[in-house]
Amino acid sequence: MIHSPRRRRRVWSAVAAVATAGLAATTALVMSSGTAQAAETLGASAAESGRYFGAAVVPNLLNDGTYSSALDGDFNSVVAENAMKWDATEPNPGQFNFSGGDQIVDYAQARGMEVRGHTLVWHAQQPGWVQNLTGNDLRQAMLGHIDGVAGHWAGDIESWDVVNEAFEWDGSRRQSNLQQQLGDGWIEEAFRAARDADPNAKLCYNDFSTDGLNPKSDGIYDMVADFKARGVPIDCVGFQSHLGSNSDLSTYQANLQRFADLGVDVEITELDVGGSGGAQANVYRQVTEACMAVSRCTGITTWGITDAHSWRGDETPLLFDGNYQKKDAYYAVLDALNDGDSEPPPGDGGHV
Ligand code: G2I
Repeated sequence: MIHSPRRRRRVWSAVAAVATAGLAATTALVMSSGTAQAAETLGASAAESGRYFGAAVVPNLLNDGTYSSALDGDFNSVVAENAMKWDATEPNPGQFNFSGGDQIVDYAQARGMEVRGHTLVWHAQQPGWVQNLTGNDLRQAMLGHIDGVAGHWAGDIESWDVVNEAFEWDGSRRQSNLQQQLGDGWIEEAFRAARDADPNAKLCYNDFSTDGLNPKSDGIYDMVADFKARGVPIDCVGFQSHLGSNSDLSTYQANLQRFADLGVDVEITELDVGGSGGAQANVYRQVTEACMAVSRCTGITTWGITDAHSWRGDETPLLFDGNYQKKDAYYAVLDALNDGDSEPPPGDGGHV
């Protein structure tokens, strides 16, 4: 029997909801009057096709006006870069700390943004006490963690990365403590526990280097097909998409599509592209076009907002530079979201 902490369902702020509805109505009016006017922010452009455009965020920076202006200006979805991970949320057994995640959820709800959940079970960023557990103790810790965290934010999360990075490049299971101690069944146990804890969230498997048809994405594909065939609850697959300017994306869209054809949504969950200028913008454009071409691709999240705070900052991989200036890559994404219809910004000669 898993201990279930008190569930605290959040209530949307009526004021925020009304404000958002008003804004949406105004936007709709503007959009429908006159000739096809491309939306001018990433979030609004994505929303025109029912998609979101999100960013990974850090709680402390939400108080930084420059950071929050950039976030509010262009994004309609957020994910915690670190604040909802196991080490942050359950530093000691059964003792939860939701403060950073709550800050993000409150911020998002006040602005009508969606929240992605990242991540319930991962081999990395486990607190020390988990790393030393074996056998059934580890199983109970995993199930208790999912129950506690997904239960706390039940109703607040659009989609959870239930399990993160459990496969190797060759399509085999990563030999993590979870795999070694719990055997192959641990992933489906995690998904079933997540469904119990938050029946409203979409449940995703999330991984990197799955940017085309390759042995790793094959392995994940086989798992998802098996889960769907056996009724294991899974609703979506996250493609992290940590890329470089010369990444080969020739089978990127076909890969998204084959997962969608299994009956799950697909999401671009941690997009960033090392490089600069037109080469970087071109990769961003290809990813965005691929998502737009797959009807079950529900949205794109970039892994941060500005190069100033990126985990790979020296590769300048994001859409805003270190001074929060929009890069060529930004305009390439905006253009792709608008199906090629966005106006170049005044005075910008170089955008692709
Ligand atoms: O590694 C890039 C991403 C790959 N996919 C899963 C993501 O969860 C992962 O995010 C990164 C964060 O961007 C980093 O910010 O995950 C790292 C941890 O594996 C994060 O780095 C950690 C540092 O290693 C810690 O020293 C630091 O205490 O961030 C922590 C919080 O700032």
